[in-house]
Amino acid sequence: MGMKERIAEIHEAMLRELAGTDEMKSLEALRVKVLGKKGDLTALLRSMGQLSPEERPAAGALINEERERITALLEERAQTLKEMARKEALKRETIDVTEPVTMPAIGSEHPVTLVMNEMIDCFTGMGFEVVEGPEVELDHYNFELMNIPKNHPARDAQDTFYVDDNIVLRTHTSPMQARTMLTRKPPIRVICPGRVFRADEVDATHSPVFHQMEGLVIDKDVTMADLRGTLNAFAEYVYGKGITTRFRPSFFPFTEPSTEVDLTCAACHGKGCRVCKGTGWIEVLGGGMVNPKVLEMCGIDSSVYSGFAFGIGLERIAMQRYGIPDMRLMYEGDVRFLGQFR
Ligand code: 2NL
Repeated sequence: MGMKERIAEIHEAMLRELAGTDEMKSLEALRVKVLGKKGDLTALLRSMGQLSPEERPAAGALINEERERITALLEERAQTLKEMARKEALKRETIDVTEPVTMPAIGSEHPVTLVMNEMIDCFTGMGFEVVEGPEVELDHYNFELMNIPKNHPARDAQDTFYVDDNIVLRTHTSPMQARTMLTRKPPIRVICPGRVFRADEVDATHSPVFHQMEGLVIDKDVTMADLRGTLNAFAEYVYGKGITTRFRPSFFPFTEPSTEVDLTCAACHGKGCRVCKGTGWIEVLGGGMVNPKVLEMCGIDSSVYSGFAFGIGLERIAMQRYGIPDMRLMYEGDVRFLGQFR
């Protein structure tokens, strides 16, 4: 067989196999089969030794031309395969943005959390700091330092959950404020939000577990007027312009004097309505000047410093705010109830 015929034969075989290559791997295999060290065309080049010296230049030129043609064909096929792979990838990775999706159910914040966060915003805006602490407390912090002596009715096992003789579930967040006074120097401006426990029977307005936020300010020359100004600012922040406070005398062992604090009824703006039973006021919190005995027990010189404190029940605020008729709804975790407070 002549050189031309042999080249033509290799070329034809190469074209047939080229059409069958469907990926870069088989294309590379074909290149090796034809142009590689042991390839068909390379073998032909090697066989030139058998030709006479006069025939060699022409034969060599033919083989080199064929090598260039084949290289060009392989290159062209490689481009085609790359393009095919790209199109396939695009097809595979295309996202149908019109496809309907089911949205995951997203939770909502609990009404007590909403009220708590709003109050935290209000008081931190006035320079208060949030401090939190243990729910299981020593009797000493929960009662003794709050001037609630051993025989006081509030200590009764009927009102307090005792873990043992010296340990209770805190009945207010005051122990955290006592801890703060014991470990810091005035000026002190803190709020203590958190869970508290009282051995109450469950009904529409009582729960053995509820939430409270207490505030405490200790500095030189702090007066009842500072408590009033702070709570007036709180009333307007949380309930809106025109809402103010009314102080009525009260008694707590840890404050002297003590006060019950009413807020303008937000439903009628003080005119008198069913919500406030015609009085124009809603009872919301308690407070007073920190009892000097409490200051002294917590390591603060009551001849130099004075302070005010207050306590707010968060469930009650949430119930008023959102018109929740029964406290039990807030602990049942029914999503139909919870989903209403987005
Ligand atoms: C209420 C009344 C109150 C306090 C809490 C307090 C804390 C310290 C010292 C003195 Cl460390 N007092 N807290 C004072 C007065 C009232 O809570 O009706 N809470 C729901």
